[in-house]
Amino acid sequence: MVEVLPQQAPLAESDGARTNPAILYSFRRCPYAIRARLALAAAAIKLELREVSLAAKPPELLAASAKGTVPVLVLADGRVIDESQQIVRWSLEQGGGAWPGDRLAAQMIASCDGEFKALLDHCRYPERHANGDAAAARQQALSLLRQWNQELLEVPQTSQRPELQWMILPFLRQFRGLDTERFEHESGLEALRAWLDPWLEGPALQAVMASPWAERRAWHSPSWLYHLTLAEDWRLAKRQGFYPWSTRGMTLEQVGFVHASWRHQVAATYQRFYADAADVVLLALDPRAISTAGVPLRQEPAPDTGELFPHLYGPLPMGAVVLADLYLGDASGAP
Ligand SMILES: N[C@@H](CCC(=O)N[C@@H](CS)C(=O)NCC(=O)O)C(=O)O
Repeated sequence: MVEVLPQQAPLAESDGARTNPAILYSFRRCPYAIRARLALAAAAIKLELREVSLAAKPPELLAASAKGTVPVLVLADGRVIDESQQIVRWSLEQGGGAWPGDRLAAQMIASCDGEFKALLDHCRYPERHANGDAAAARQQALSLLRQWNQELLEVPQTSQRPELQWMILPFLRQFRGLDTERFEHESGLEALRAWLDPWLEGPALQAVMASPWAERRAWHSPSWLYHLTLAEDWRLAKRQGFYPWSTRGMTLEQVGFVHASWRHQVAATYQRFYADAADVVLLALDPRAISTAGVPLRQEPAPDTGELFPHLYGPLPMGAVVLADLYLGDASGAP
């Protein structure tokens, strides 16, 4: 019997086994990540995409960049680029493009990442601002956008530059999305809308909002533990705040421990025990949170094959569940 300490939680599938040259930690809707994906896609960089749930960041992301923001690009040689602007610059270097060096572009980018992003966040999360007047923030954002609009009218070729589109338009898209109807009717934004609208429908954005550049499900880290459960059992457990099961149809009380799997064991476990069930949910569990909850975790051999599986000697701590998704076999993101 092997006690699994959280700091020893094995990386069940070694990262060294990967075949892709680089890894991008990304979040589908994040404008910084969209910006990075646009640049990387334009330079035809091959990479492994790891969609991240911002509420459950995988330990591999935090090991690469402790600040815990996305996008993060981990290159094959181990170098980490964890600022979207740097990822764009790096992609441009790979693809032979040039960083927009002129004053107007530099000003627009600085204004986007600084003042505009702050106002955008104020509009999106007014409750986070003590004296949060979202309407005033919206007006300030609009007056900034009217300045950009004016600059586009004065130097129309600015809008043709892909690097500037990557840098600016994901943020404009997010602002528009707050109230599309109103945005479409605001005065003084005509040139900006003429810049944004075709891009929104265009192939570059469509490509990076779909697989393989973006996924709708989070990547499943091999350093988490996994537990399959029936959707109806999980629904009830959430309502009760308590999960009584060990495995399908057997309680913790009957078995003495909760069955779990490492990531590479999930598919076989599903095939053996759950393949005929209608809706099956895959829970990802953080081993550190299991330990913090005081539940011992042990690796023990399956009686028939001797294969080692992790077992929880106590009720599955609800707070250790970092992801809960319908299990879709080998569909994107699921192990
Ligand atoms: N300066 C960073 C900002 C990235 C950033 O803030 N991304 C957001 C998502 S849109 C994030 O990761 N936030 C962390 C969190 O919500 O926990 C960059 O340009 O890459």
